[in-house]
Amino acid sequence: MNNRFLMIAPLLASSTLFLAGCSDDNSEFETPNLSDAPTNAGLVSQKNLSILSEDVQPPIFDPLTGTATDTSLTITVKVGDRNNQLLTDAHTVFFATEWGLIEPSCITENGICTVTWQTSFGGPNPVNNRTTITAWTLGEESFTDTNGNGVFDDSDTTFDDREEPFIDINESDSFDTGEGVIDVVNGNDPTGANGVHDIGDSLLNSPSCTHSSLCSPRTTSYIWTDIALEMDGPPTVP
Ligand SMILES: [Ca+2]
Ligand SMILES: [Ca+2]
Ligand SMILES: [Ca+2]
Ligand SMILES: [Ca+2]
Repeated sequence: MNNRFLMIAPLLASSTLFLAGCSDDNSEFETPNLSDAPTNAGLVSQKNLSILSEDVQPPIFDPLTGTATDTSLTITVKVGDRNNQLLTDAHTVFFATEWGLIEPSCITENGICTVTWQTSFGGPNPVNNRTTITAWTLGEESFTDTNGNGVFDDSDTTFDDREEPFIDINESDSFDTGEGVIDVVNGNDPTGANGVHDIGDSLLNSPSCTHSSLCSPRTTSYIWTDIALEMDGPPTVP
């Protein structure tokens, strides 16, 4: 699919240039019309949901003095489709944090949106001065298109079966008892409200699936990513 798209795109660009060159009316060379900006609407692919923090080692807790500094950070998410193209339509991305406070959601514009995370010292300090932030949105699971035909078919074998999102407090990349459950609709939790963490449904959740046995009837899935903040600042240089 990627290859096919790349071949089509230059043809379209060439046609546009040819038509513009033949026109007697030069009005199209005047002020660019912003409504002509490229748009791309679609599903967020797991492989192109990313989260960034303006600082992953904020100096909030000082281990030497035992003091803490009130801090706010901008957390940014980016969304793209499975063809590695930015999604310009609106997608709501949700957030949860192990420690501190975070705005619950943002809506992407031109593939990006941001929320503010900030410290909150009312409760106990976080374990190891670290906090995990999880972001999730409705999208599709990723797959490896071995034969390049744009769909997951019987020739393909590998896809990223996503479990329900969770707050990975110990950063083990797996759900452990006591970690934060994030209930969403999925193949094993049709209401998204069963109160427990659900594993993946072992099927590919994507509209681009033609496999004879591995396509989920649910063509979308909540996809997610996370980031850990190290809140005692960068390591001190010896
Ligand atoms: Ca394929
Ligand atoms: Ca799945
Ligand atoms: Ca874990
Ligand atoms: Ca659940």
